[in-house]
Amino acid sequence: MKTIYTDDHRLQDGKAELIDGKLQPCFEMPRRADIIIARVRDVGLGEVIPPQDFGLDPVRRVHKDNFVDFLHTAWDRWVEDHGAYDALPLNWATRGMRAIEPESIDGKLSYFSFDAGTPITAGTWRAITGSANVALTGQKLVADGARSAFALCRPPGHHAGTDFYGGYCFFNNAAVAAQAFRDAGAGRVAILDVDYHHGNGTQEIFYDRDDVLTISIHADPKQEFPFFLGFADETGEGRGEGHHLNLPLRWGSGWDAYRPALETAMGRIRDYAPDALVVSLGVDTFEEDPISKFKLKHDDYTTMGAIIAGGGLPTLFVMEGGYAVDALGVNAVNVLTGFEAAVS
Ligand code: OKP
Ligand code: ZN
Repeated sequence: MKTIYTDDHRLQDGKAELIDGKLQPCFEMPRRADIIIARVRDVGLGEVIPPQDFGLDPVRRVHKDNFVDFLHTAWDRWVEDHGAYDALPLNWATRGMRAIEPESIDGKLSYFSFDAGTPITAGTWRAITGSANVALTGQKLVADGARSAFALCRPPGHHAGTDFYGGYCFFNNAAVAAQAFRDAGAGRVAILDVDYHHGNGTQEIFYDRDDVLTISIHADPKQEFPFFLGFADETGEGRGEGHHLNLPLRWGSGWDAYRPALETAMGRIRDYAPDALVVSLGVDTFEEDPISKFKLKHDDYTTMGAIIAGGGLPTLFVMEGGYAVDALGVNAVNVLTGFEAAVS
């Protein structure tokens, strides 16, 4: 399968995130994608191609205009007020407060974000538009007949919703790609999110729709970030009722718990019979991941790829999380080679 990749991801290189009560170096770092692309080349997965530029229209199909415009101008406005140092929000609206978009940049950061782990930097805009274009280029390959493609997106996207960013995510690359499948004529699309964290942005974007089935397998939000969405009783609303599935698993889960959840997910996808599948591919389920508490092993990713291939669908893999950086290439690419071995 082909991989879509650009060095522009390196332009997102935040200094620090707030984690465990401290400002620490960002886990979501350029070396992540560098390691994955090196592994893609080492195993000879297939051709590596640069993204095409699709402009902002496909991004605006899933994100609100005021949010896109905020991200476009945030860095310059922040620098005017505070100088050229990473922009992080400091407080949020809780119950009893009002969600009115403030005028000042500090207020806007608070309004559009949900955590203090996602710095906006000088290069953020170019990195996130590049990342969306990587997903869209992969989408086009699959829409044009490829059995699969690997969009090596960075920054990741699945926590970003119609008008919010956080969890290292700005534009929801997988959602942008799924919408592009619809706009290219696919009647139904499924998104399977195997990242350790709940794909709250993806869920929010498609929650009231029946043309995109969304499924997330993730750490139980009673225990894990993002905490406030991802429970098993969230099944969609309105026309979307029955078109969302959360499969939360407890801390400590290994392949024995993961595999049945994945098979449940694939069963639902088979019943839905979509025209295309988008996989939000996070490998922070790995036993050595520094911020996660699942116990998957290298070989489990190969099996995961084979099970996903069993869906028999045109499949776009979109890179999401994974922070055990040295193991990231092996784990991510194991999913893809496991997929390919099961297909051919
Ligand atoms: C992004 B993706 C962990 C703190 C969590 C944010 C994690 C974002 C993960 N103790 N901080 O889903 O991999
Ligand atoms: Zn994650």
